[in-house]
Amino acid sequence: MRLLRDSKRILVNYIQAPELFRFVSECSISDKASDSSHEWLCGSSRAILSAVHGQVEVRPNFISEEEESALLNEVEPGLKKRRYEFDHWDDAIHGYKETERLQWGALCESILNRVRVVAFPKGSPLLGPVHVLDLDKKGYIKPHVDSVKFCGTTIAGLSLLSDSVMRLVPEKDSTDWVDLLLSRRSLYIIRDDARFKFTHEILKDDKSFFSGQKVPRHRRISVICRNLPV
Ligand SMILES: O=C(O)CCC(=O)C(=O)O
Repeated sequence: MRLLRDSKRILVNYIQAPELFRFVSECSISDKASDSSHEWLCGSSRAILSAVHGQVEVRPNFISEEEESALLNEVEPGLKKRRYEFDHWDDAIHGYKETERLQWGALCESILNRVRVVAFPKGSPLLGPVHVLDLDKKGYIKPHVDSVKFCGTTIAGLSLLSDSVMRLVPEKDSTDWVDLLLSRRSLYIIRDDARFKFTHEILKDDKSFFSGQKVPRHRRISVICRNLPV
C-alpha cells in the first residue's frame, strides 16, 4: 500500500457523476463517429476531449492472450500470499492487493520493454520496480491526483483479466469528465496535465459504464510502469 499511499494526494470527496451518462456524450475527438482510433475515449464536451488530446492514450490488444498468461503466471504466486484490503476508509483504493517486481522472465521483460518504448520519452529515467495492482471484483480506485513530487510525467499500465473504465475529472471543474475504456489486454498511457491537473479513478462495478454501455468489472490486475520526477 505504501507506494500508492505515499505517492498520491487522495481526494477525500469521492466524485460520482453517473447522471452525466444520461446526457449525450462526445465520444470521439474527431467528428467522424466511425473514427475507430478513439473508440476508447468519451467525454462530457468536445472542449474537455481537446484538453486531454495527446495526453491520454489507450492501445487496445497491446498484448496477446499468451502474453497476458505469461504476466499472470509471474505475478500470481506473489499475489496469492496476500489478502485483499477493504478496510482503510481513507485509502485511495478499496479492495486491492499489490506487489512490486524488479526481475521478470524473458517474455515478460520483452513485453515491458515494448511498453517502455511506446510510453516514455527517450532517455527518461524510469522507476525500476514495476507496480502490480490487483483489484477484487468489488474493488475500485477513488479519484486522486498523482503527486508531482513522487511521480514523473507519465504512467503506463497494462490491464489484465477485466475491462474497466478510467475516469478523469479536471480538478478545477468537477462537472466535466473524460472516460477511457481500458479493455482487457490494453495499454493505457497518461501524461503531463492529464496526470497532474485531473483526478483519475477506476470505477466500481455498479458505476462501470462507458458511453452508456455497462462494462462489467471482474477482478482486474494492472501492471504499471512509471518514470521518475526530474
Ligand atoms: O490500476 C491502474 O491501472 C491505475 C493505477 C493508478 O490510479 C495510479 O497508479 O495512479
